[in-house]
Amino acid sequence: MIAYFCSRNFIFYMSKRTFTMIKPDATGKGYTGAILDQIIQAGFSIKAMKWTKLTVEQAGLFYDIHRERPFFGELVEFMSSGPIVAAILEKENAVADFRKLIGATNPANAEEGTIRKRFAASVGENAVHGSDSDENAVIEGDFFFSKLERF
Ligand code: FUP
Repeated sequence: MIAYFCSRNFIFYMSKRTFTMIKPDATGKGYTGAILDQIIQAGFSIKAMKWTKLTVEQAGLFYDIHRERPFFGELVEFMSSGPIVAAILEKENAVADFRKLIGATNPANAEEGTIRKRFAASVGENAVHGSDSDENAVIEGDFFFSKLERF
């Protein structure tokens, strides 16, 4: 996030960053390289990245907003079932452009050529995560990365 405009009492911020995870279905099927390639070809640059594996508890904290939803148990079990790639990405209009690049949550409804259309199997195992707002992009990036790990 960069300081955009400064006046006597206010600082306005304009975010050019979003956060993504390549999920365990996609890492397990060997799609990591192809997905990263599509992200980079679409004009995003990588500001932080790590290959890691979440515990059930960590996955639950990340998806805390969905705790009361019926799919929560399956979601945290799946997200802790194998390695993930977490990354902070930069581009103008990053959050909206990345959501467009990955496509609809359910790959059956995703547009041709989107990452979920190409690589996802189902609404539960949908290959990638993308932040849904500038605010959540910051929260989610902070969940995985310290200041020393982003450039
Ligand atoms: P998205 O923002 O596209 O990742 O989708 P949501 O925030 O609505 O959902 C977060 C994750 O919950 C999805 F990636 C997959 C999972 N989910 C299900 O498993 N079943 C559902 O019906 C909806 C979401």
